[in-house]
Amino acid sequence: MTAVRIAVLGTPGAGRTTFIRTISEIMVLSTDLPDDDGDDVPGAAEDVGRITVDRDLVLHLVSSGAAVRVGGPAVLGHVVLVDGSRPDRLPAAAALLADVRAGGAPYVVVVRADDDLAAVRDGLGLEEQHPVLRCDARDRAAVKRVLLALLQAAAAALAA
Ligand SMILES: Nc1nc2c(ncn2[C@@H]2O[C@H](COP(=O)(O)OP(=O)(O)OP(=O)(O)O)[C@@H](O)[C@H]2O)c(=O)[nH]1
Ligand SMILES: [Mg+2]
Repeated sequence: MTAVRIAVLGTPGAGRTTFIRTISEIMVLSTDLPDDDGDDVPGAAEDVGRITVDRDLVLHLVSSGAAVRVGGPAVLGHVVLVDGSRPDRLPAAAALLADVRAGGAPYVVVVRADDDLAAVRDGLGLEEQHPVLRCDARDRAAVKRVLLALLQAAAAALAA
């Protein structure tokens, strides 16, 4: 049996806990970790959820506000949640995204259902062709689409 981790990242309030709770088959264990003040436990996640794909594959969804906390070789990829309704947080989201891209693992960028895509792209400094998915973290089908997109990105990275 293989267990792989998917990191669900985002600035505070972006929707990480909701995203994981919407799709997890187990009750999500959530802890309150301090944000970016340097005294948190490396490797610790704020929320942990699980999806059993089949007998051989289990996905663990772990959330954090920082890419480094859930880095490492066992991470299949990153979901980067961006809250476009909070433009003041876009610089922090951009920094998080830069960390993720520097890490080289597959990732998807996700904005909320009602976000202004152009404003978010601009705030993140994303090139116009860069894929951005829309997802309301309360919507199970939308969360599933995001995870499938990440799995596709991971499969494409393996094939490359
Ligand atoms: N309007 C709207 N609300 C959304 C959407 N996606 C998520 N939300 C809401 O945004 C809020 C996100 O809160 P959390 O899931 O606690 O976010 P978090 O990233 O875990 O935040 P902290 O752990 O508190 O830093 C919830 O109230 C969600 O219902 C969306 O697409 N549109
Ligand atoms: Mg949370």
